[in-house]
Amino acid sequence: MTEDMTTRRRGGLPADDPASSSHETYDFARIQARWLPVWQRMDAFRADRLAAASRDAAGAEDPRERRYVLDMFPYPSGDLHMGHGEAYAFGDLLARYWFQRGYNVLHPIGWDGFGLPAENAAIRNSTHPAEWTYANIETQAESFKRYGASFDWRRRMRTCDPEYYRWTQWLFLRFYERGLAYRKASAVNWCPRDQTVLANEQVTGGNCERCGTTVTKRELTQWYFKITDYAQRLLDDLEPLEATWPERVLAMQRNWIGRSEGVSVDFVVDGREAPVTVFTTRPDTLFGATFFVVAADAPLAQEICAPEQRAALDAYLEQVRRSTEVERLSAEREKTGVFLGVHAVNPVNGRRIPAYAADYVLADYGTGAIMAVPGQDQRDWDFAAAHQLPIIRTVRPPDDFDGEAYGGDGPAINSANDEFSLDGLPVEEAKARIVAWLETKGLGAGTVTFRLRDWLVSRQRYWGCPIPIVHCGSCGEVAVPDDQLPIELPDLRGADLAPQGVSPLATASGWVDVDCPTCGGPARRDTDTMDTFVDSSWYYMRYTSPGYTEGPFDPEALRRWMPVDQYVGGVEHAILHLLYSRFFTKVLYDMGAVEFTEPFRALLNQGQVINEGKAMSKSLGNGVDLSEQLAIYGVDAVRLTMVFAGPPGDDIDWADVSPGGQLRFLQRAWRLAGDVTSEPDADPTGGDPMLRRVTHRTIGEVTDLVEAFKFNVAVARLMELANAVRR
Ligand code: ANZ
Ligand code: ZN
Repeated sequence: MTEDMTTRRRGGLPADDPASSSHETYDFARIQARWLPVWQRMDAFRADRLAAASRDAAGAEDPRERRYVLDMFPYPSGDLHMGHGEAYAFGDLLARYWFQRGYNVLHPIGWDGFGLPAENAAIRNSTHPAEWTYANIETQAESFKRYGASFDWRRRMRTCDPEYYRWTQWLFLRFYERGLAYRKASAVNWCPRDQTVLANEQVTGGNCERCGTTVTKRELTQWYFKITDYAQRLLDDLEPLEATWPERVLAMQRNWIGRSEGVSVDFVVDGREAPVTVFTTRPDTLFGATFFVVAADAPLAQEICAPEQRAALDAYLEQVRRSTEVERLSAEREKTGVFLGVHAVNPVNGRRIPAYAADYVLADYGTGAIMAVPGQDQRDWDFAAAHQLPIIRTVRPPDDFDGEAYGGDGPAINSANDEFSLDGLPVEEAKARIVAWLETKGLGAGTVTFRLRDWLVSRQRYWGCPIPIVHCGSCGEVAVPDDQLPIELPDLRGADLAPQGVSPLATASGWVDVDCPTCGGPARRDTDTMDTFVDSSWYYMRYTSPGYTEGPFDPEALRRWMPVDQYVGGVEHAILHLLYSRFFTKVLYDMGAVEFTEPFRALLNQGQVINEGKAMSKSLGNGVDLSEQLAIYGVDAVRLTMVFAGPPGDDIDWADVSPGGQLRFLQRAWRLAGDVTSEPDADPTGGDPMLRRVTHRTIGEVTDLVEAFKFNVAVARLMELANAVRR
């Protein structure tokens, strides 16, 4: 057991008792009580402070160079915890670093106010989601102040305020006008517990990202944002971020976007006039395509199915609908499927190959149909083995190869027709030759496919931003005119918000029934609310002018502050929030509303705070309470502990760190400062030259270390300086 835990047990203070009240003693309680109110009174961390302080008429500019340091804003669930303590310690360190260097720093704070936990808490406690949310926001704000966070409090913002979500709705309408917000029916991810749909990004390992319940599929008409239109740009624009974003985040985004270069090849199918196109990354294997597979849940399967096989297909489909995407893609799982009663014609050799419906082919990737090449693709091999289908190798495996499908390089075999031959060519050359042939014949063409799907943004829940669309019997979908925004949420106090598969808004008849903005006839509001990730896709722009009433942001303020110079937040947002924010920025750029194409110049991910090797949790009983730590060791020692524990990206195990040790360091440093600090008018070139040299070296090194995010090493240098001073 560490010494600190002993002291924590006793609830007392470690050695060097700071409570003894000599003037040189570091008494954190007294220091905090004295200075925190002063900072607040001074508005010490206000952006554009010099302009505000100047006596000139309005319009005076703060002349200093600007830095925008942004922390991912919190979700208001309860009070701040150790994880917040860490994340905001890093953001605060960076903001203060730039403040101290004389920059005009924007370091704002706000709250991601909408979302399911508020609604679930409201259902549990029979309160209103707004009450829960705003009370938690107040609690967190007070804790941030006690934590000494260097925020510009005048800019504080909440996405659940109508003044904010008015502009979320306004942005939705701009997307809608551009065809980037649209409704379609499709099989969507459905969380049976939360009774709402989920975006692909919110399904992790087949489970609901929020509650862990296994996600199922439902056929529903939902709103989407057309993020796929931006797939290539979202990919290309990652490259310039290489030096300033964590490698891991870039890799996760690239992987999620999933660009795949291949070829589309047309197959004639019995009874269908237009050929069916498949997407393949291995056109060189075409001579080995011995069967054809359509995703069982793609409309195409129904379309080409022979009448006598229809019943078999329906029964199979029923079984498929009950399985999750992860199960479907699992390599170990037995490859199931049904014969569709028709054949496709392999375009290179005219051979008739049977067509199947199977679930290992996904309806919404590529074209939802594949040519199956069991000799080279293991999934196809497994299916062929299970259904007694022929296997023809078209690449010769090495002599010592004893596997099944062979996916490696080698000379082509069994790959010739009357017009050309690939035999003997290595894979890349064979690909080039066959693509050229397919193209001259008009049978295929090079093509690019992305794994990224459109972003499903509608939710069947109450506590979110209403979708500003009205459904009219005569006019259809009608956009609510800008001057009628915001569409405020109805209060619904006392109403049953329990999830039941339709939005609780549907029951608010006084709110739902409206006159059509176009024809004046009876119409109904759209009763879905937006995914909260829509709210957080643009909040960082709103911070530049939070009170602005003419638009989502003042273009002039935006020009001055954006892009964000330094973003700090958890790696759990590597895909969702960061990808969506990048997408929003690009759409706004195309609208001419912003002049930049990427929102965040640099990104720092912090790790997690854990205890005894495990995530802190109530059930494990290993939670550490932030406010308790602050009471025992003081804000500075706790923050120093976070910063000194290791590289910011690593997890901090609270069992391994020593806030008591940091407190003692601060006590020593405080005493030393009292001993050695010179009078203000002392000759700066005087004193001990050795010490002066050490001081300057430390300043130089700490500067570089902070900018390289090596905060722990920077602290070590300061400790060395303290030792040198003492000597
Ligand atoms: C024949 C082939 C032979 C393939 C071979 C691969 C290896 P990526 O790289 O992920 O883009 N495919 C195409 N659409 C599919 C779908 N909707 N569901 C499941 N699989 C699908 O993978 C592209 C390859 O995945 C394509 O190339 C296709 O199989 C399969 F030796 O075609 B290939
Ligand atoms: Zn109408």
